[in-house]
Amino acid sequence: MTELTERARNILRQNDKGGYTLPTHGLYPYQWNWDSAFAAWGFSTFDPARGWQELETLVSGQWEDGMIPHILFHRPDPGYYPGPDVWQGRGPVPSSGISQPPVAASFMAKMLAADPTGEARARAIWPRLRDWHAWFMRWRLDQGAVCVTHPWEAGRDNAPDWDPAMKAIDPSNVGEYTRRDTSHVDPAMRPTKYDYDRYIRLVQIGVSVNWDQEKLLTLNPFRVADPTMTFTLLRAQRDLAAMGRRFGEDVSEIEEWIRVLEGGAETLWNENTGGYDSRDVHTGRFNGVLSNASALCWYGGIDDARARPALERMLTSAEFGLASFDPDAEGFEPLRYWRGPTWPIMNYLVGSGLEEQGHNDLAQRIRRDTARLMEMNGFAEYYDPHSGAPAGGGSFTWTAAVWLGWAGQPPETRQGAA
Ligand code: 2M8
Repeated sequence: MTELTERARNILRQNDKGGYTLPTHGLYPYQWNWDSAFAAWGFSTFDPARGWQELETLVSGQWEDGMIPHILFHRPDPGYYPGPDVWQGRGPVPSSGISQPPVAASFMAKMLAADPTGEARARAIWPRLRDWHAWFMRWRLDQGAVCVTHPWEAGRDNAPDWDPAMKAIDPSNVGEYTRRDTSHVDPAMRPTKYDYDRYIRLVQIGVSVNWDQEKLLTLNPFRVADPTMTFTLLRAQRDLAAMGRRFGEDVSEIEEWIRVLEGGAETLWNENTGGYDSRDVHTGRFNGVLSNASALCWYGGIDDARARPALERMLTSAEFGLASFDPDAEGFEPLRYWRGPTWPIMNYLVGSGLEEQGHNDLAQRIRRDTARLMEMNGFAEYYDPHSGAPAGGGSFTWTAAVWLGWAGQPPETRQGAA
């Protein structure tokens, strides 16, 4: 085992709170939804039982309506804002009131393939994930594409995609609050106060109707159809259907969902940018943004030659992997969170999708760049795509998981390789 692999395993162990894993100590002291799915996969490479437990803890927070929240607040921690008292979630575990990219089913499929002895546990989790996917299909679709109702739902918190919809939010009643994130990380690497006022206002709007999705359809000023959600859900439905067939479940409804989402994905194609784009549902306008999410089509199972030139250009414009925002665009900021830095987790989603669809040249380029970042600068939350400098939180769970499951595993050394 390499020294880096040992370090990556230790990060997972150190961030393990007993049944769930923190993204990193200090900055994010709870269980986050898609971070947790990455953590499960990371653990599964050396401790499969602990991997299954992570997914079980995640689905234990499911609401009656099927939603699996974006944060589960298992134990109160004053180091994070907004906490459970602000969100007032209504599930079995104190939680936020929104969801996050549904990658759990896809990681579960990988875990099951590597550890068939986990089948009984996977069978028990499967219906929970199906109900969660049904919740997205019921409450989050616009012309078949999946929408976010809060920037935090897409996981790409301050991406330029949201700028026009954020402008439409009136934060004048938000009141006083104290951020905690900027006491852990340089404020220049975090969203601004302008952003936070609107994030918190959207939470207050959700709380005002007890997170009633029917009411929020008209009340929420923020509704953006997005490639992150659309492609991750499309992929997750395919994996859910494949597992369901194996378990003898009726998957006809899931097959129908896949057709709907494939149609929805096409509505996100923006001819002007030559990429998949997000679309403001309230105005009907594209946001004109090329991001790392624009290249998730391959991960979603859509091998789209139209999307390749923009991806190649973005890769050429950065030294290390895929930047979160087009490095040649106005407003690109190499160190500010989702407005420029390169993120190993997105590099993995895009890179593994390309690999599966036979685009090995691009896939291996992204994988090698991602590995280089970790070899040079350890397991940071994100990195400057030009210099490779580490940024945001350190000792980061999902970055370590990407090393264990992909970046540190060239194809020729992976399990089953000839
Ligand atoms: C970031 O988001 C949280 C809010 O959910 C935050 O900034 O407080 C995002 O990068 C998100 O994608 C991620 O899941 C979370 C924990 O790593 O941090």
